[in-house]
Amino acid sequence: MRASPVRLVSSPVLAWLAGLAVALLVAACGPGTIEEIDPDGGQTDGGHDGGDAGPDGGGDIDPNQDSDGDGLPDVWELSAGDKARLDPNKRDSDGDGTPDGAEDYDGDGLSNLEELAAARFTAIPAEPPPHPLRRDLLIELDSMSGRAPEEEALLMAARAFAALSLQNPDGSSGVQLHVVPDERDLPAQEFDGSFEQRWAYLAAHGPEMNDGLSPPLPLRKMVHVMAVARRADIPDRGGEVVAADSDPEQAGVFIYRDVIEANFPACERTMPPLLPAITVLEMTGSTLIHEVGHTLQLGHDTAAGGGVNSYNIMAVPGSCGEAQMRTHGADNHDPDQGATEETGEPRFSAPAAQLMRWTRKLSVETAAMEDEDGYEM
Ligand SMILES: [Ca+2]
Ligand SMILES: [Ca+2]
Ligand SMILES: [Ca+2]
Ligand SMILES: [Ca+2]
Ligand SMILES: [Zn+2]
Repeated sequence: MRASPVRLVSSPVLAWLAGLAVALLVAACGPGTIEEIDPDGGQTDGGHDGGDAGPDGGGDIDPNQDSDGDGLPDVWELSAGDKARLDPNKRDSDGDGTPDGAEDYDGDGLSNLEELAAARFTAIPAEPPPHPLRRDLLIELDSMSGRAPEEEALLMAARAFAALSLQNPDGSSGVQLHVVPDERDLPAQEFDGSFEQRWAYLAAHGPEMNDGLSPPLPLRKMVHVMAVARRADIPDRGGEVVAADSDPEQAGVFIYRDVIEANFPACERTMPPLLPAITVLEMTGSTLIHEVGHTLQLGHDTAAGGGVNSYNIMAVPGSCGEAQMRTHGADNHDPDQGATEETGEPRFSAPAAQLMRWTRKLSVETAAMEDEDGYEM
């Protein structure tokens, strides 16, 4: 089905901290329609690759052996530990008519062939590779010179996704984030505020890694994040999601590092109760988590974002007190709400986890934000 995608327009900057403003706002959605996406991306080929049959009669295990010819090596199918779903001797292990390679058993939007291929990326954190029975989220990260997030900020984001209260088919919970750094030293430049400029920038640096192997890397399923300087027209915006008129390659996330560095550390409280400042690293990690939440179709402090709840990372802090709640979990001990004093880090609320749309990721595959329930993004 082809529908007209939504064009996002900027929402007003949220000012807080008595003029020390950092907006985490995204653009506002107009009334829109939604394009249905084939959850398997049309990838249904069981293309056998290589053709190197293993040695007959046992002996050494050939890591490329694919006994049923479904494109998934025997050892990879066996390592999932669930023969009802991945049997190395059946092309359609569960007998539902969809071949194993095209199945997305964990519902993360990656077919099994794409999960296999994604293991070829060098990601942070590096291990474990994507798993066919656990949700995975792939991000391509490009950075302007000096604006790359610290590895610890990426690990903070990974912990937030790992802590999601979502059950996986293998009994585990959470989502593994795989951040794949690509370009690291793009020349620093400021954006002028025009959508055309940012759309073109996203498209010019979109995923294009191609190692020529089979199955193809799932570049079209990745969320594109760019760590950049700032917008000259809105010099206090810390990050935003940009969606395109129609071209998914022009959609993605911008993290405005110069803005974050100019405004943080902040929010330290020296009177009891003492509260530590929110650091640049924490704000970078928080902004990344929040914006990637938008790419999974979450909204803000409404039902569309997982509840009106200042501990949820999708909240927009209106004060330092609320920023402490969102970033450090000040005064909260219930992990279903989001950040807690125990973890002291950004988290999604339990309702937010349930609202994430794994087959509607704003990425090079999907251009538009949803506006299904009439909420404002
Ligand atoms: Ca196989
Ligand atoms: Ca099947
Ligand atoms: Ca999957
Ligand atoms: Ca997976
Ligand atoms: Zn936002």
